[in-house]
Amino acid sequence: MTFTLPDLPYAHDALAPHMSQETLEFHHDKHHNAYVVNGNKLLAGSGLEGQSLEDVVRGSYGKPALAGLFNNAAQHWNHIAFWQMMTANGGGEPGGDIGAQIVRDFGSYGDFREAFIQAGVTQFGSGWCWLVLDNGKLAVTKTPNGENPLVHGQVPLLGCDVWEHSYYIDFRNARPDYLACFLDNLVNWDDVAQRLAQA
Ligand code: MN3
Repeated sequence: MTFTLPDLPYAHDALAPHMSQETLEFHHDKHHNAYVVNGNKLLAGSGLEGQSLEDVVRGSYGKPALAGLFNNAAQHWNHIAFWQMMTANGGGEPGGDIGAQIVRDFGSYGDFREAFIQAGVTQFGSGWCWLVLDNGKLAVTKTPNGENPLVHGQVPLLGCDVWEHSYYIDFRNARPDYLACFLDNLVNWDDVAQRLAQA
């Protein structure tokens, strides 16, 4: 197995004005592609060739000799998921099972929204904030750099990239505004619900 860059599940301009065509051209075509190219170089000879992407991520985590492979493979997984977790005309409070579980575990959608934004804002430097399923309960977490919930035994349901390359073109330094815009306009709750149903 080698890593390949998937096409975006929508046109580069489909998420505008909330996420611009220029952001997606840089973020998908250049940043995500670099993780694929570098990941393939580091996969060769690692002993993890032939494994699924998830198994490469879990198998390289915490191993100093495989740190470069982990960074690139995890970011490859994260970005594949991130593109799928967004849609035009998305965001807002979801219904269905996911909406009910958010109310059950956070008290209200507003409480979840505040916790998710807070996690993203307080991730110092590069990283991600997440909605995860952890032992049957929803939780908000944050991870540095390319690390993700897979290596903590959690099911990632929704993730937001808080590396500056994800928002600097559209929001400059205003990470809180980017996170609010993501939740209010871009979240593909159908994708989140599918991940929850398969968990
Ligand atoms: Mn990114």
